[in-house]
Amino acid sequence: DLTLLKSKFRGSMLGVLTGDCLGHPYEGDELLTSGMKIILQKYFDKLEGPPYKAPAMQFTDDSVMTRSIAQSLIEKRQLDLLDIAKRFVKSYYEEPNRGYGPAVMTVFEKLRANRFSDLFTPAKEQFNGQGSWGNGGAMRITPIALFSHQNIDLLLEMTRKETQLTHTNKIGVDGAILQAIAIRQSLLLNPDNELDVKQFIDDLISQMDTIEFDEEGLGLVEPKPYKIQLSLVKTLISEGEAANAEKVVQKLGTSVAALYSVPTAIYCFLRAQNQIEGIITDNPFRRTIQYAISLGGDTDTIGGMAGALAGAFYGDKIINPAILKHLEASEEFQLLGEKLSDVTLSQ
Ligand code: 8NA
Ligand code: MG
Ligand code: MG
Ligand code: MG
Repeated sequence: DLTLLKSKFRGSMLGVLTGDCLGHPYEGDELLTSGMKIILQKYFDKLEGPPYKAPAMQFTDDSVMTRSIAQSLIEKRQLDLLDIAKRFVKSYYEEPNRGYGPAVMTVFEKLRANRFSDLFTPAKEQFNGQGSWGNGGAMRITPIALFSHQNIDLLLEMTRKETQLTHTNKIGVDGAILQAIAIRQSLLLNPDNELDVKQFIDDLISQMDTIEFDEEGLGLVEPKPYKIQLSLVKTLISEGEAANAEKVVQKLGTSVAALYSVPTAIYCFLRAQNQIEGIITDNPFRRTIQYAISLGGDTDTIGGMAGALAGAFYGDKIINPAILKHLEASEEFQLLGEKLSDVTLSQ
């Protein structure tokens, strides 16, 4: 169903933007108190209510970098790392105050200094050669997941290469891969059928089992950190409403580390398939993002990643247009999703 698929492309792009814009004011906060959760509920109600005049909610680095990748794929019709790197750097220098991660700016400075003659060394040099394990790779991966959804090997290869422009630590790369696979799964499911949450997690676990392999081939029994986090997601889901926010945050985390934010975003999307106490809405897209923000921490990024999953599953028809009107660049993101679907489907 092409109409549905196109709607899912737009929905996923808008999901990133919505989570980013709405989550950004709460970024870095602790788990929201019950008072704060009521204010959040009223705030979402107001956004959905009769139109009112307010300055548009601003997006941050998450959306800027997502936009750069989408624009590049639309224009080049393939992964062009030089073009993406140039777009990252150009957008950063045009608007350096979009809330970038504190260390990633060094990568942009070095890329500019070497005039893009060496695309990968700057990222490799981060953190004394360890590379970044931040969630910056995962937060921007949506356009790549959409573009390559028909071919899982291509998806893995594109995700790995693109992420390594800024994040070379295996945890950072695998976090982007997990988010990309989860977006693909959401995209391929029919939203008219009830989502089989357990199956969704099991499919992710079996993929990560191969991805988190023993790279050196030493035959060591390696810990597979994402697999472990995903099994926690599964346990928490099976606990239903008994898994309160404190427990979710304690088990899954809400930090800028990919390992403690990508599984959290997946959990938010899956948990929001059902009603959640204190979140009063019949709209599961809104519920996903509102719940993600209520957990505190890296709210814009977890909200954006969870939003990308919800948008890829339901399509953009689920998103209340009144909310979109309050977001900076929502028309642009809708159009990027549209154009990206055209390019992808004409391949
Ligand atoms: P990054 O590469 O700068 O990583 C983010 C942070 O993670 C770093 O600044 C370090 O503190 C830490 N980190 C990552 N790798 C290592 C390592 N190997 N050793 C020690 N510390 C490490 O940038 P990014 O693009 O991954 O970051 C994305 C996040 O930054 C998103 O949340 C985005 O919205 C933005 N941001 C987040 C906050 C926040 O407080 N949550 C604030 C501003 C900006
Ligand atoms: Mg941000
Ligand atoms: Mg439907
Ligand atoms: Mg963030």
